[in-house]
Amino acid sequence: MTFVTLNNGAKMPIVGLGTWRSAPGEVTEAVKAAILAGYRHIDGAHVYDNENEVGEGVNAMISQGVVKREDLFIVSKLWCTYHEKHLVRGACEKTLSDLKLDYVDLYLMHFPMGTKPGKEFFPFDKDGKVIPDNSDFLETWEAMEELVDAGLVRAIGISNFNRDQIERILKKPGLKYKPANNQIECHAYLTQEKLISYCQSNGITVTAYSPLGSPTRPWAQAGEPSLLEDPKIKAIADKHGKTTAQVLIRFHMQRNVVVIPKSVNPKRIKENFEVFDFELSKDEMNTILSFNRNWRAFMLEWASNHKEISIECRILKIYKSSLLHFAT
Ligand code: NAP
Ligand code: SBI
Repeated sequence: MTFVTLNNGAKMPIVGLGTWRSAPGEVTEAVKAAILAGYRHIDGAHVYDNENEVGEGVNAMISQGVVKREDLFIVSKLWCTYHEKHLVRGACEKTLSDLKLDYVDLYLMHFPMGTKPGKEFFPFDKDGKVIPDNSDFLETWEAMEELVDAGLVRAIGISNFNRDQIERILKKPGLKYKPANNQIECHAYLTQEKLISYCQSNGITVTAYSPLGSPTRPWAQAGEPSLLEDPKIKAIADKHGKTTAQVLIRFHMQRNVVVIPKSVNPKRIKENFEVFDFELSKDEMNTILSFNRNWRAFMLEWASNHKEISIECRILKIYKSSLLHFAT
């Protein structure tokens, strides 16, 4: 097993199990299968609405003596509707109670934006625009720092933060804990070289989400690129006697980037962990890097009116329209 060392000294296993859209009726068994296959890192979030069932799987493995709590690395995320300072601790306590754990190893701010508190995870106004809250993520960060001091979380980090947003945190007067990790979309079509280099040179580890291109994302459209079916990646995989998914996962490991493929299928869960017994050559790594096309599975259009997201969306729109222009 390989680890990435966080700025609190903790060791984060480089491969973890993703759990977004893992159905509550399937995720307990998936977590158990993963731990039995050797995974020690599980990536979850309150908004995935399955932390109770993730916790069932984790606790079954601990109580059966398969693994000790201290050998697991459990990640969760603060959802956008809990960004106001007074809501942060309760949100974390709810996650801990669902997981039936007394701490998580890493707690991430899921997005740099806060949205209207309440029961709806995605609060929209009548025009379909997300309703912001009154928070700024620097205040949310302060409340997350308090979770470390209270022993509820061992490390804190961020997700979906761009360079400017990270800089704002790093320059915050009175900053107590630097982010330990930034979890971002990253794969062979979105290689994120600049952002990864910026994070790693500032002591912030990176986790790659959607490493397989999130093929079953609900908004997928015909004609969009498919990493798992890319013949050039398949050719590299064939050379190593590995699958395309295994090459897509290994690609991150060799950049010291943590990777969290999701699966609820026991065979694929095992396959995605059989990535420690081969090495991509420098040329192969460079070839995969050359596949970058700044393509995102997650366009964040649902939040495109929020002040922390709008610039990104505008850039993506310009990029997309320039591609259309180019194609005609
Ligand atoms: P992904 O891991 O790129 O792809 C998951 C999909 O690929 C599932 O449909 C899965 O189906 C299938 N799959 C898994 N292994 C496979 C294999 N070996 N061969 C063929 N198909 C395979 O997508 P993701 O779920 O979007 O991303 C991974 C994790 O990152 C999430 O689950 C979540 O934990 C995290 N994430 C975080 C954010 C964020 O905002 N921070 C956003 C997105 C994702 P089966 O389950 O049927 O195997
Ligand atoms: C959800 F629970 C529901 C929708 C949704 O869309 C954006 C991507 C995301 C997210 O915010 N984090 C994920 O892993 N998936 C998500 C989650």
